[in-house]
Amino acid sequence: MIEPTDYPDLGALLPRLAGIPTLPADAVEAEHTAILGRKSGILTAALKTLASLPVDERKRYGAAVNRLKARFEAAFAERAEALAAERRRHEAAGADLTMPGRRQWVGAEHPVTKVVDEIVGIFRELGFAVATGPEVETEWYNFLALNFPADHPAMDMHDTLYLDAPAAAGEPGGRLLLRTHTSPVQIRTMQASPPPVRVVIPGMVYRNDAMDASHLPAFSQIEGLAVDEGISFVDLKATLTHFAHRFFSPTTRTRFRPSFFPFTEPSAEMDVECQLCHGGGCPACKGSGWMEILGCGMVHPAVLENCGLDSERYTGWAFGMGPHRIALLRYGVPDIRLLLGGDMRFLAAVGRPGRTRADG
Ligand code: 2NL
Repeated sequence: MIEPTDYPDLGALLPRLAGIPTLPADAVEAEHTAILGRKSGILTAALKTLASLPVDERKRYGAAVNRLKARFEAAFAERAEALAAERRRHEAAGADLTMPGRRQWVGAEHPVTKVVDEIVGIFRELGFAVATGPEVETEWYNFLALNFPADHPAMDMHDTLYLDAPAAAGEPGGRLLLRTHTSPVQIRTMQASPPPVRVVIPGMVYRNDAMDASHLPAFSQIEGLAVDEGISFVDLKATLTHFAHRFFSPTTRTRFRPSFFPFTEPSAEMDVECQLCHGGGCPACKGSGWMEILGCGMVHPAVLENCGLDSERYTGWAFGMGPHRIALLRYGVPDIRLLLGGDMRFLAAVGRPGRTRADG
């Protein structure tokens, strides 16, 4: 028996023969032409050389070529039948094989996730640690330690979500609630570790608010706190201005306006120039040219004392901001509910590659 391997030119075709049963549908015809094509198929060409061979060799080689040709023909026929059967199976299952394929899409971080990561990153560069804490808190950690008077309206059921469950036995601090800000984590940080303290706290907070274009009942907050000997309002202003320049752009103008919080004194709001009109006045900034991005102030001495710190020795500053709100300002989103909707057209528009801190 003469095998194709007796002839190197024929032996070289055996791997291609072995590959036919797994050829993709769109490659079968080209392979068939390459091997068996009338004009330039490899085996067709081999047969054409027979006339120039001595008689004995012509018989032996001719027989080998023809046997190999028959095996290729059988393999192609089998592959064609297998593909046809597969097509019939798909068609029976209702698949339309003429439909164009679905384009692959690439995911992106959610705009709020990006904002939180960038803000935390900027403060980490400055040496701030990151801390997190419980979302279920007591009235003491959420309000009283922060110098809220016991009759403050924020403690009302209209504003704060209280739990029916009683606080664990031995846990001081009154009713249980969903924290309305991340400040309780700062209280816990000051209780647990002596100054110097430099910490940022990202997390979800909860308020009994109806959802509308600018309010969510559950939203993110980032607060920051620095406590040490000799800390002054200058540290607050310099650090938060640096933050605005890193987060928005080095030329973004900032301003501080007096404000009030029970837990800081003095207190302020920080504005940055409107990121849409850059100060000229537009609907997004209601014509003022400014956007409010955070609240801040010097930690109230009563708050330091509530955490067991000597307010004659230590001072500190703190801030709080809302990443959901900042994402609206930064990406020019008109309705905060878009950040929860999962609408891919919206997420693709704000999440597309290239929208980075570097190009604002
Ligand atoms: C805002 C205002 C603020 C703080 C949060 C804070 C925390 C402690 C002590 C003092 Cl433990 N202050 N946090 C201070 C000023 C403002 O948030 O508008 N947030 C969205």
